[in-house]
Amino acid sequence: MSSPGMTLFYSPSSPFVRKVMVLLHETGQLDRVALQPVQATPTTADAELNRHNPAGKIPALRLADGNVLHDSRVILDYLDQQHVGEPLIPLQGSSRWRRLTLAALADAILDAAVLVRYETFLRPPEKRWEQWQQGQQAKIERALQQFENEAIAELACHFDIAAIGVACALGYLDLRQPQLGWRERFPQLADWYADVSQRPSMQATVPLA
Ligand code: 99T
Repeated sequence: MSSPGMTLFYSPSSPFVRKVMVLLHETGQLDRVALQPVQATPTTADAELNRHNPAGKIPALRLADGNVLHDSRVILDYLDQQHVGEPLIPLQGSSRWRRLTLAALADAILDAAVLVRYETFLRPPEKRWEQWQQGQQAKIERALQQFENEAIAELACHFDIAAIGVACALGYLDLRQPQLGWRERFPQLADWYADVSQRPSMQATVPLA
């Protein structure tokens, strides 16, 4: 077996990293990537990560030639073009735009949930802004509602870029907002998630706090 040629700046709690890891599992590319653990928050800088990604965010992927890719959307697109199986991002046509739009909505859940995490975990209590936090939670709620009402059949038909994004978003909500109770309000999403959570790629990447 060849040694890994790429390095992924990584944290086991990051849902954005998890999307990359799930795709690596699903496409049989795990042994091509070495993992470099990083602690990155807006208040704790990692100098090496910042050199590679000025935004100071993970995931970032250093390629064998030294070039660095970020963010998760670019990395997923790149890795999906490095295997010979069926693409997880449709190459063209209306399905490409639809699946990428669903994936972007899953990322919007993550963006809001990570902001809430920083607001409630990093920001000093006296500086927290309740209304702002509620606005982020409302984004999450609306996105989950749309997946429940309009996209369940699409998610169920293929474990691709859209389904990976939604599955990682739900996993992150369970990690950081276990009190949210989304399963009662979105039962179809709950059934779908129970099913896809059994996939080896999901089992192998369960987030750690
Ligand atoms: O914001 C920072 O300074 C550090 N944050 C991150 O690196 C987070 C880790 S999730 N990553 C992103 O926000 C990446 C978003 C980007 N659009 C992408 O890659 O798609 C950590 C969450 C947690 O530990 O709870």
